[in-house]
Amino acid sequence: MLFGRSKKNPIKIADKGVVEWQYAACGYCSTGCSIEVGLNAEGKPVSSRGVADADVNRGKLCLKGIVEHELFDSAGRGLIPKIRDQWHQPWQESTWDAALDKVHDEIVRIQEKYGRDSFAIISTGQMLTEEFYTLGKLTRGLIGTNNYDGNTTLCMASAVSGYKRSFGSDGPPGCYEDFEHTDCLIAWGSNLPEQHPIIYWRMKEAQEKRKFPLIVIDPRVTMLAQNADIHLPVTPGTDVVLQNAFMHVILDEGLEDKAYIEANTNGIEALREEVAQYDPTTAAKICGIDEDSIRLVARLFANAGAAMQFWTMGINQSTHGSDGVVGINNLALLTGNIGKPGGTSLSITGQCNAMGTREWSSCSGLPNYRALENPQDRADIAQFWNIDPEFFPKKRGMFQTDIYQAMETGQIKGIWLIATNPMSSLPNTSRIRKAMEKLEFCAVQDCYEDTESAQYAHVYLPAGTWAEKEGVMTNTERRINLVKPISKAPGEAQPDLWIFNRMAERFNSDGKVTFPEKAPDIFLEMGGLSKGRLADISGLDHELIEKHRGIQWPYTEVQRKNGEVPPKGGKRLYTEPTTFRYPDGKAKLIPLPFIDNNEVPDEKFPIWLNTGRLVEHWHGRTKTGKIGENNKYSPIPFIEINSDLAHELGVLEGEYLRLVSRRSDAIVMAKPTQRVPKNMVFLPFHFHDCANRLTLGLLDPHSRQPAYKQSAVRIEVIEDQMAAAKLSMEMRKF
Ligand SMILES: Nc1nc2c(c(=O)[nH]1)N[C@H]1C(S)=C(S)[C@@H](COP(=O)(O)OP(=O)(O)OC[C@H]3O[C@@H](n4cnc5c(=O)[nH]c(N)nc54)[C@H](O)[C@@H]3O)O[C@H]1N2
Ligand SMILES: Nc1nc2c(c(=O)[nH]1)N[C@H]1C(S)=C(S)[C@@H](COP(=O)(O)OP(=O)(O)OC[C@H]3O[C@@H](n4cnc5c(=O)[nH]c(N)nc54)[C@H](O)[C@@H]3O)O[C@H]1N2
Ligand code: SF4
Ligand SMILES: [Mo]
Repeated sequence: MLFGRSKKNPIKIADKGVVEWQYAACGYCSTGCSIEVGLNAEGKPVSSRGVADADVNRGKLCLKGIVEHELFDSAGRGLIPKIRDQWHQPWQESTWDAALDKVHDEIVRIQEKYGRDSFAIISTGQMLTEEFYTLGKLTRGLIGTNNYDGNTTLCMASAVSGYKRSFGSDGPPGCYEDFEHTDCLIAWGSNLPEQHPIIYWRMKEAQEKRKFPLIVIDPRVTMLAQNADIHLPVTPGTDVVLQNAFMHVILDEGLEDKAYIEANTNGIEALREEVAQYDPTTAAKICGIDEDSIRLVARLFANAGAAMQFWTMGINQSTHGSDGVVGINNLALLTGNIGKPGGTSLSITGQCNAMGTREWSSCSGLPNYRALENPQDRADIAQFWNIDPEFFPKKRGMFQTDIYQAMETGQIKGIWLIATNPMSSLPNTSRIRKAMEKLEFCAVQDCYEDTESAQYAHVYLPAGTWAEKEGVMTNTERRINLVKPISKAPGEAQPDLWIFNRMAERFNSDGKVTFPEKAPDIFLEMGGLSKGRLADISGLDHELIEKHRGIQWPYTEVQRKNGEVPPKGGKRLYTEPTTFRYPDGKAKLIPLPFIDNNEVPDEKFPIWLNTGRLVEHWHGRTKTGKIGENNKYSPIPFIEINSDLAHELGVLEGEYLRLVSRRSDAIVMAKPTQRVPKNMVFLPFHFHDCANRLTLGLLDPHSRQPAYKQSAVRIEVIEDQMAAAKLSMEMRKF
């Protein structure tokens, strides 16, 4: 007997005529998958596949990576530099020389008129590391503005700040292999299956083999929560209270690792005093998790042989983001779960090269985790770059979020935006719009010319993207992987590195600072600067990285000389006692008092607005909005709304409704589901002029990261559905 399709119409994979496969690391998320792009006989990229012998993805790709080759000739790519005198005038096509001269002249004019720091530069987590390093050298070494930051302030700033406070340095200490050794896993505010699908697959595979308990802490029933053994739907913004309650139970019941604490940490007494106030009964009333569950999870975690935690934006994007990270680190330190297989505190990063920018962009300091505040670091880099050390500021400048406030007050007069689209990604869009309108000059350097931010530009610089360029990226587990040019940037667009080097020529007229032209040479220069530091990459070069499909840092010159074979690299940090980066080698246990300063639902705005992501889309959809295989799943702004609430409002699936916050309003389509509680809606932030019209985005005091996930809204039912549909269509223009 025949079943299924074995006889009739067997599934055939279309032969795309691939004659050659070329290597690259994926340019979307920070998982760091290795891809091969297939070229046909005409040299056109026609297919993508996962690389089987790459340790990260082992042949797999998610639904963005598998169609990534379609980016090369997607709609809206910038083909030619453009110029205009006022942002609201029509664009004039230009030449590279004229466009770059204009950016240079405007930077100089503004700096001369208003001071060096009145011109801001905003970078990204989506370029290649050699590009970050070159932009850092140009900005810190020649242009000299201190108001230079990245979109990572919207993303990883809380993790960076929390790691620094706990361990004395940034740098995630764990790796994906830890899933294979852990006995208990807590996931804080992360939707891993959708946002890092291949890390999820690694986790799931390990879990199926060894059956360790998975605890998910997220107010929403995400795909990860559906797969959890225990799901704790925490009240938004109160994770720190839950952490304090876990620590209360651990210390109260003597479950802590006393020997580890004694040898490796400072601050246990102050922490003990603070968490004494957070008994589970009291804490339950604030964080919404019942006291029995608090005790159960605290005991499970503390009694596990090796216990691991990871987190993403549910923790970082909060007014307690940095504290939430410190809380996770406190829990790990109290139980001796740092630097051992399966015992770690792992920040899952966001953008493909969010780590590379932290390590090398000089945004918050100087290369390779060096600080502007440290005179020796300033002197070392000044000597290496051949500049006067006095040219460097003595402390870091504004964060991206503060730069926008300084645009409002007139302190910042000009801006150069590189591979980031703040008009779509910053909170409270109408405030951002006003700030952009006030600028005397704005340059946008993006691979697409149809971005929301380009509306406000005076110069548009068309850039190459992803595998139109050459260089490295660092993933969540500190693995450096290589991107190689597979396709040429379209039209006259040029790789970002080329653009920085041409701009550097204009600021470096006496030629005293050197700017190597080629990414492999820049990488070797960086290797020289990394010797003896935490992120030591002096044993690496592009060739070795490609050969091993990515290698974790640190990998030193000495390791290479000794014949230590990669991809061993550095799987974990802080594996030896007292190797934390504070002078005495000890980590800090830090008390975390909780003050609830969030916008919370009230009578006028009774619903939590939770914003985040979908598997098929990438941020402002400049890329995935143009690729049918990604866009088709959700081309329209929608909310997840609790089915009972939708029923009470008389709203059916697919109907439009209006969300109103204290800032503005937005039209969205209803998708009733039990994924969200009755007092919350979830709105993906991918759609043009939508989620961030509504968000407040209060800033974390340490990291200046916005609380994107805690705002209050009300829902208005719309009678005229046709008019709403038209408005929604208008919004889809982007
Ligand atoms: N497909 C796709 N993948 C991506 C991206 C993308 O745009 N698309 N972007 C990349 C980037 S840059 C990033 S930063 C990551 C983000 O990856 P994630 O952080 O996993 O994604 P988000 O959807 O932003 O938020 C995760 C979860 O936080 C929860 N949350 C909200 N409030 C709270 C809270 O108060 N406490 C807790 N514990 N949880 C809360 C939300 O309900 C949500 O499920 O994804 C990366 N991967
Ligand atoms: N409401 C809400 N808002 C959020 C978030 C949220 O969860 N909720 N998450 C925040 C987070 S975590 C992040 S990371 C930010 C992301 O915020 P953005 O950085 O503004 O988001 P993207 O849309 O990825 O913008 C990147 C831009 O760079 C361009 N680009 C891509 N590759 C290249 C390249 O190689 N060279 C050049 N020159 N350009 C390139 C793209 O076309 C795009 O316009 O959004 C933040 N905003
Ligand atoms: S999981 Fe991330 S790195 Fe891997 S293919 Fe998907 S988007 Fe790319
Ligand atoms: Mo991010």
